[in-house]
Amino acid sequence: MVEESIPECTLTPISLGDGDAILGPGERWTYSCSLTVSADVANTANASGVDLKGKTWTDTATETVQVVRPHIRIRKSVDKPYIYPGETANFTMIVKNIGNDPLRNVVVTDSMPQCKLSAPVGDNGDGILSPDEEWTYSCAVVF
Ligand SMILES: [Ca+2]
Ligand SMILES: [Ca+2]
Repeated sequence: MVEESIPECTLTPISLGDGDAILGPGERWTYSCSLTVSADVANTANASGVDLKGKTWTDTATETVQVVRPHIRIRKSVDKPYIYPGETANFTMIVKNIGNDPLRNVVVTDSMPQCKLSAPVGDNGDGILSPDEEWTYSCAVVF
């Protein structure tokens, strides 16, 4: 017998070995189920069978599915919104992972070629913008 922990997940037999309804040594039966999920889910399958002496044998296996909601946010600010010619304005860019999935290969660019962005400050050293982590970039531009 094969059972599922999620009632909506109806098992469909894909292959039942040689079809004699006995799970012989080395034989493999395959089932599948499909489920639409909107939140993380842990799904456990149970299998049981009775041997020739009448003893029941069981095993379980669990697989999890994480629903990811990736999202990145950038905010930009300047220390001086009004300057005279020749003065320097310092720009700050803060990038934050406001999703629930780690983001890799984060790239920040600026529309002003004179804005040479600093290396980010705020990473914990893994090079990954983790959920809730924020990295701060800055550049100084003389106008
Ligand atoms: Ca069989
Ligand atoms: Ca990190």
